[in-house]
Amino acid sequence: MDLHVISIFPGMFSAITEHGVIGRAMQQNVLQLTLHNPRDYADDKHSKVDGRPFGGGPGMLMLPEPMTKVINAARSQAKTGAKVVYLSPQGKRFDHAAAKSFAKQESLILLAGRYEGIDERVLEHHVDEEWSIGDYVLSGGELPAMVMIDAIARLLPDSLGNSESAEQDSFVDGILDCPHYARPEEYDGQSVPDVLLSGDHQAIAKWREQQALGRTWERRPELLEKIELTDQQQSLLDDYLKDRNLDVSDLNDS
Ligand code: 9WO
Repeated sequence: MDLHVISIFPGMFSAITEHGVIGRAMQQNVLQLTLHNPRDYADDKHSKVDGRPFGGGPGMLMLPEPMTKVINAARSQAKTGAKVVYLSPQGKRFDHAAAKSFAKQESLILLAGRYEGIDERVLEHHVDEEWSIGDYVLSGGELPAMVMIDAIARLLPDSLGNSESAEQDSFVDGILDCPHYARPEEYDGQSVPDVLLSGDHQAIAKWREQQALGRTWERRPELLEKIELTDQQQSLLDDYLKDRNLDVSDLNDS
């Protein structure tokens, strides 16, 4: 995947390029990341990229001219058809389904804003989509861009660890993860569930799927409304709830 990021703080991205899944994906050429700094496109002698908003108010905006130039430069270097994606709290909510969809793209341009945002005319004419990672205001779009890149990179074919963790998402898709245990067998007086020590791989897979479904029902019931459970999954969930004396009347938002 050919990723381009526009940011006045390109150094921030070493946090993801030098570690873990993304660092490896880049070494393996599964992922190519190019950084573009709007400051390099400000022809002003002070490389000014910000200006005061019309109508007054606190803070500064990113100026249209360097932003348009840097977006055009990124578009010209990216593969044909690459979308320009702006990260902002006004965007559509980014989730696992969105990550999967982005992972299918050949090329992508992420635009990380700073200050109080970007001149609206740039967004109207040069940005294709606006995405949000959650309902909070940060000091810039860099961390959201890195969050999206991380979520996308681990889904790329041949990304290390992908075959094991991301691929087996067949039943995990849209529901929460099951609990996990490692050595020692007893820790702080608490033991590991017997089934995990049984060596019965079918029973283990069933238990994990049941735990995942049960925890989703208890913690994020709205996720279950978005997916269609198989008859077997529904019966696993029914048994989980029966074992805990839970039912629909116990669903609340506390
Ligand atoms: C700053 C501000 C100050 C006073 C009143 C309102 C205000 N809004 C903003 C603001 O939205 N600043 C943004 C900072 C401008 C674009 C980049 N910034 C950003 C992106 N903050 N949070 C995000 C973001 C992106 C994606 N998902 C979640 C948050």
